[in-house]
Amino acid sequence: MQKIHIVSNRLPFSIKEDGENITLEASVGGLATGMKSIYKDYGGTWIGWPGIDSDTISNDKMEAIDNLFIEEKCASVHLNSEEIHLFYEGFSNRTIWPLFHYFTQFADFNQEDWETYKAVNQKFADAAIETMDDGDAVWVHDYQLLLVPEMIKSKKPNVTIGFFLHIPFPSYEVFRMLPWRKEIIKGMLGADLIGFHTYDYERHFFSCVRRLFGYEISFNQIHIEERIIIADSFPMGIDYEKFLKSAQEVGMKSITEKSELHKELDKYFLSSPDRKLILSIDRLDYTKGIPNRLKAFARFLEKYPEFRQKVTLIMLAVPSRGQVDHYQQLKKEVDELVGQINGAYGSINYTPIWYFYRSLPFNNLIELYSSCDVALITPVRDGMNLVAKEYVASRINNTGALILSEMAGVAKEMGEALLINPVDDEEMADCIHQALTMPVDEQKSRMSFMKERIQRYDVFKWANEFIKSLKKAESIQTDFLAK
Ligand code: ADQ
Repeated sequence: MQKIHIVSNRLPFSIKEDGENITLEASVGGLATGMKSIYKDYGGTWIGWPGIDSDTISNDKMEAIDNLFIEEKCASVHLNSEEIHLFYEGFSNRTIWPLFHYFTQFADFNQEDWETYKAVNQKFADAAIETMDDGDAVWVHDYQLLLVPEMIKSKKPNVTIGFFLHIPFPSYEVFRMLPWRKEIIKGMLGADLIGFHTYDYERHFFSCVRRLFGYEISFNQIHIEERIIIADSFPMGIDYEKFLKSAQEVGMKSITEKSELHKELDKYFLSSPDRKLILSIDRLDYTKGIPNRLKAFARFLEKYPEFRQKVTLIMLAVPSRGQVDHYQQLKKEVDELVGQINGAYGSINYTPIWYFYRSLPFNNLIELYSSCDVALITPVRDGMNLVAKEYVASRINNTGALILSEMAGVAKEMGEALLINPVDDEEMADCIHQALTMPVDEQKSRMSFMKERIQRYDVFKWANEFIKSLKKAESIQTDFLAK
């Protein structure tokens, strides 16, 4: 294997404009962190969309931006507003996203979206093909690019292709609803290695391959004429050390060094010694179970009145996919629920829910992770959920309790969390009570097991394990052809 390239929908930088001056700002997200070491160490290129609509920008400016990306070893795939609308907001986020998260009633099946999805996947594949030499490898990411592996393989059979899906892979009964189900599986099967967060997703994928194509599968290998394809699970981790160190630094700050948010959190605890904070963080997405979580919190306040005035839920929701109607409706529902609960249980000196509809700087996230007694993470479906891991990594003294939905991929690694069914308000309300009254010894014992696990399998280990398996897939294929 010579160079390793990355293909993902977004490039790992955002563009900052200050008058005429344009600069790139590195993303701090999990994928960017894990992949940076891979594509730079292996001398590859990262191929993706720079995040701007090519219709709204002059050719000169676009060229200047492309050049900045080239300096960072990135190649831009340009998308115009129609492509963004039909490929990204359309097929990716109105079809695949809801269907793969079992929101079948939200899934649109639109021929024009599909045609554009194919055309845009071809653009990404062509950009990769142009960059790659025989003997190179490429790692393609996520549900926006399901057809890219096959598109590359058909033109460049002598490159090794890895594909990783960051969201769930649904059961056959759901997947079969997709009119283009065979094309999607065929697209993925262009890869030599296909990775999922959990074994369950892998199992669903095998079942779809078997039932739609009848291919022979032994252990985790799919046999197709002259090729062997491997599928496996690789639960994605976080940059554990970064979270731990940042939490330690936050803990050592003097009053004057503290952020405004941190000072407010301190004030809250000082106002009464038995006050507690519960934290909820996600993108505002219907898969994250936010309305159910709010209803369960209301039920908790109703059922355990002794906690009124003493417990506050801090709810951060990052704006997301605002162009898609289901997201606009969700925003309205959440706004109303927060208003109702604060109206019903609040008083002059008590607000049950502090709601922030925005993204927060990394330091503020760490302050919240380290200050909150309980993390309430209750998605209805979630491929993995990195917030749960970030909370655990930031608990420097191992106190705190994690309430976690059994529907999140991360639950498979977090047996010591309080696992709940995210639509069961009553169970969630009781679990909030259990978490808030959990003895410190029990908190520490649960937390230390989870911590150890996420420290061992961090994002770097995850990326390296995938590359190790990709190399193995390459040699299995070579041996197979030599037979
Ligand atoms: P997401 O659905 O975006 O990712 P998640 O894994 O929880 O979900 O990652 C969210 C990230 O955003 C976290 O790193 C978190 O710190 C950050 N974040 C959340 N709220 C924030 C705020 N208000 N301000 C700043 N940052 C905030 C998809 C899948 C997941 C899968 C990941 C990785 O849906 O299931 O875990 O990819 O594969």
